Amino acid sequence: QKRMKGISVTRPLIYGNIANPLTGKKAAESDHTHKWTVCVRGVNGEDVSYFIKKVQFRLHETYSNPLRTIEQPPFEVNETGWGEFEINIKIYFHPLAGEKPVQVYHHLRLHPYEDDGSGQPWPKNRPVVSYNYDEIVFNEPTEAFYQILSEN
Ligand code: SLL
Repeated sequence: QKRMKGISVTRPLIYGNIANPLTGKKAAESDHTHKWTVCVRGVNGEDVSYFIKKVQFRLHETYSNPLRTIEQPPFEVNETGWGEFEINIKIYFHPLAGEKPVQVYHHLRLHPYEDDGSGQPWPKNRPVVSYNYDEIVFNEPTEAFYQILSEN
C-alpha cells in the first residue's frame, strides 16, 4: 500500500460513558446499582463507520464475556453493574488503512465526584456522564485510506 508522504489526517472522536441509577424491580432483584452505556462515537452525531470497522470493549472480569466486540454502529455496550472500573477500548480501522488498532482507556464513572457548584446535592435522576474528546491522527495514510477519509 502506497503511503502519502508528509500528510496527516485527523479525525475527532468521543468516547466515554453515561450512567443512571437502577430503580425499582431491577435494582431489587440484584446487587446492581446502575445501568450504563460506554461508547465510541463521532462528534455531533457524525457516523464514524466509514473509517472505524470494529470496537472492542474489555470490561471488568466480574462480567460474563468481558470482551465485547461491536462490528457496526452504534459502537457501544449497554450494561448494568455495581462498581466503577477501567474499560480498555480498542478501535480497529478500515482494512485499507493498514493501521494498527488504537487503544484508549476509560474509567467507567457511575457516581458524581463533585457537585456542580450550585451548592445542591446531585439530583438522583440526573445522569452521570464522563466523555472524552480525542483526535485520531493518521500519519502518512495509505492512498486508499486517504481517499476514504477525504470522501467523508
Ligand atoms: C470495585 N474495582 O471494586 C472495582 C470493580 C467491578 C464491577 C468493579 C459486575 C456486574 C456483574 C460489576 O458491576 N463489576 O456481576 O455482572 O469497585
